[in-house]
Amino acid sequence: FERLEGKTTVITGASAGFGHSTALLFAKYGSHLVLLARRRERLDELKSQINSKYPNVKVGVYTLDVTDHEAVISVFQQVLKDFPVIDILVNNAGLALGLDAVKDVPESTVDTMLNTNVKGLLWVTQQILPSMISRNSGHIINVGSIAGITAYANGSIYCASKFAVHAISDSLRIETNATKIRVSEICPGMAETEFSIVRFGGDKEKADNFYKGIDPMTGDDIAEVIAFTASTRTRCVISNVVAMANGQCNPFVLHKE
Ligand code: NDP
Ligand code: 8X3
Repeated sequence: FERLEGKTTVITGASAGFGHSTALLFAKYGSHLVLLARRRERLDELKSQINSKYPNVKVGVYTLDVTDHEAVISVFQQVLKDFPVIDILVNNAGLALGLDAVKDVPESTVDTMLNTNVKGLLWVTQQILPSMISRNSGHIINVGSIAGITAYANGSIYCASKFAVHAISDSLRIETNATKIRVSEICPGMAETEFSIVRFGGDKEKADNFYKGIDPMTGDDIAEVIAFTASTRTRCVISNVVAMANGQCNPFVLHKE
């Protein structure tokens, strides 16, 4: 991962899970960091951890709800003043809410999932892409999901949001094909983060149960996949990666011990 040294990486959803692990791994390899999420205290804690371990790494933390379009615009005006050159954008902020059949899925969860996973990713991308285009370089890494490859019962809107991440990633790769900008999509399977706690409305027991009998990936596994994707030579683009727990073949084919 040595090619990360001296780069500047923006990570959304850096307060937990994949984003948090990715920040720590990128810092270890010398990438400066712009870290965003809603929970500011988590970001401050992460920043001080990185500052004490890797004093040469510059870290900026910004409170941001990616669903708030105006806030995204104004926060990134500040980010681009503080860090004028962004090399890598990891669009990671996202969530699933509940497991509801199409006939029942409530409007509030539909809005939150689509506003975060689809529109939020788009608003953030729009703030950084113009400077990448004018520099003719940069790497956008979108966190999709195996749920964006295979839909499952009671996951329609979350799956739809991740199918959308796939479509946006492909469209953007084609739109920027005449530039040196790289676009990658990471599709993780089962990984134990705060994802299931959020999905099950804070019910930790239900979340723990979801991973019973399987050895799920963790944020650290996906951080390595993202770091590898970002570290290839610029002539090489890892367009799509699927990383699953050993014992998982798709969202519903799972071997549980
Ligand atoms: P976590 O719940 O552990 O982390 C999610 C992160 O997203 C948090 O940092 C959270 O920060 C942030 N976030 C959520 N909503 C918003 C928002 N409106 N604005 C800004 N930040 C937000 O889950 P994961 O790390 O597992 O999830 C990261 C990504 O990976 C998501 O896109 C998820 O869909 C995807 N994914 C997860 C899988 C898994 O099994 N864990 C598998 C496949 C994909 P905060 O609450 O502080 O704002
Ligand atoms: C999270 C993976 O299969 O729980 O994106 O939807 S899954």
